[in-house]
Amino acid sequence: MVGYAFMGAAHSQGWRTAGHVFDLPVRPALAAICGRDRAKVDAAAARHGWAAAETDWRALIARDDVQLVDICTPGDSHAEIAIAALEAGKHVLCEKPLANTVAEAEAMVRAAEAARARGQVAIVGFNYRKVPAITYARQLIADGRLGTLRHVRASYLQDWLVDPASPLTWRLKREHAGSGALGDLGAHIVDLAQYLAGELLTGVSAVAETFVRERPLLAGASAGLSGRADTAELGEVTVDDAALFTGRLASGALASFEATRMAAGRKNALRLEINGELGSLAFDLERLNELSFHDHTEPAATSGFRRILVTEPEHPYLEAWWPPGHGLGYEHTFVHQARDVIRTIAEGTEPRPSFADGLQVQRVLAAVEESAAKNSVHTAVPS
Ligand code: SOE
Repeated sequence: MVGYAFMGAAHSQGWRTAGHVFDLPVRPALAAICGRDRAKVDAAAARHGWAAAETDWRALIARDDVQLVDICTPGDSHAEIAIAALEAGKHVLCEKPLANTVAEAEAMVRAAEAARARGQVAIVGFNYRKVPAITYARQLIADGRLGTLRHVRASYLQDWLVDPASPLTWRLKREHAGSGALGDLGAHIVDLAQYLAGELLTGVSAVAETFVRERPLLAGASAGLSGRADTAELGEVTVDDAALFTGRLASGALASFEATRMAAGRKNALRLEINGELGSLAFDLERLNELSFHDHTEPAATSGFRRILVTEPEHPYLEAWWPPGHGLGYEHTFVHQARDVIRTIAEGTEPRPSFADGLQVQRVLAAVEESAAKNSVHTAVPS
């Protein structure tokens, strides 16, 4: 694994746990973790259960005991590390968004295709696909329970940037993060909307805003989302704080999206509602064991949204977990992701979500930025 901050910790839990919960054809071994700071990477290795620690990702990739490289770094290093790892014969899991630009993502897809011909897999970490309620919602939609889709309504709201004194971390600099709420949160809801609907966006109209244009600089290393600034000096925020956009799916269904880190009181509120001719589904990540389902074919007098507790053994991933009603949390998405990556490698199935899926989301993000720059002019998403 490259990187040991928030995502590194979350992915480590996934790798550590997957082979102990699920019957896997092979059990992952946590061979080595990499970060630039020797003391910190040693501490991360000890805390998260990695057998060794490296300070140079090239040395990590060169190791014979490494077969899969998991990239949990900021977006500006994804392309270089992923391409080098694939060329070195390793499988790759890469955090979202796949890259900071469409050109980088295209290069990653080329490397992934060449590697695929050699039997390697390259997967992008859209972990929310692995929430059992989301996977189950996709099954219901694919089974036709909503009929023809009319609307997809998706929002992802957080509030850790409401305070103008929150420091200028790497997530607020375009050269490191690519974009702001758009790439960080919008990437998830674009992926989920398309994954659930089973079809792609054809174009978008967008607005975006940076409400707080300068923030205190961090002298020391970033301390995660809620770190405190340690200087009075200000630096420029070069990404969006919020992005709103509408779009059309290939079938003609309409979609709306809102991504912001400035929604006071909303901590990790990823919400989806999908309306079809025959019914509707609604999901809220802050209540992730639940799915709301309205079956419009039932008599109007007794129909209405009902809460499905997605904790039954016949629900996705749940056969290996706790008895019904004993719910799962955020971290389990990374366990499920690890399970699926291992199975894909061992069973030779198609990698999903693939680097090509990550590139397509990148193209949507680029179209959103282009449209927002032209004050909402409709912008096609190239296929
Ligand atoms: C921060 O906004 C963040 O950690 C995102 O980067 C993740 O992708 C999301 O899952 C939770 O919030």
